[in-house]
Amino acid sequence: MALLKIRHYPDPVLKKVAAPVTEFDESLRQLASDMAETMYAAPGVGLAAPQVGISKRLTVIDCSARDEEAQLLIMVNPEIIAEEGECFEEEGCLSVPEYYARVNRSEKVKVRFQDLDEQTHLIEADGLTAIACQHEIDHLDGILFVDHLSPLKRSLFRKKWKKIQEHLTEQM
Ligand code: K1U
Ligand code: ZN
Repeated sequence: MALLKIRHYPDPVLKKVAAPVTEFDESLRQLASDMAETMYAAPGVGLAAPQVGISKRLTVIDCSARDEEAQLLIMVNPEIIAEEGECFEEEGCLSVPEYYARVNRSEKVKVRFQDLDEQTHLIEADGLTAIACQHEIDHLDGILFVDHLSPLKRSLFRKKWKKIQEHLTEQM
């Protein structure tokens, strides 16, 4: 097990469309396990492979509450196949630390994905899990939550990001 380095905006790997996973081998299992460990340590409720510099369609999500049993979802080649309703909730991103904004998302989603044994599954998600599925699948398509902001809010984000980066550099 290993903690992986999380890439920050504007790392170019975060803008790439990730490649489908075709090899369901031990190295995929190791990557999924390391990503889960990295997500729990951050802490976060999701993590996509491009965030750790690997441009592959793999993501891990766990939206269970602290006092609940862990409910780790490892999704390979996930796709949203149906969506319903709308919501507007605050999001953060481990690749854009210290910045939060409300984003328009679908309220419920149906996601088709493969597991580490190449078996296909279908889940219906709502609440935080639905938001996390959309946030993580966006990462696989090279989209960050700040890309959903209006042009005005995006330009305010860029100004604020310069200050956040200075603050992060001071902390190092
Ligand atoms: O992909 C990422 O950057 C992780 C991100 C995903 C996310 C999903 C849904 C809403 C917002 C963000 C995070 O996990 S940010 C951290 C976070 O939301 C959180 C951390 C600890 C407890 C609860 C939430
Ligand atoms: Zn993110």
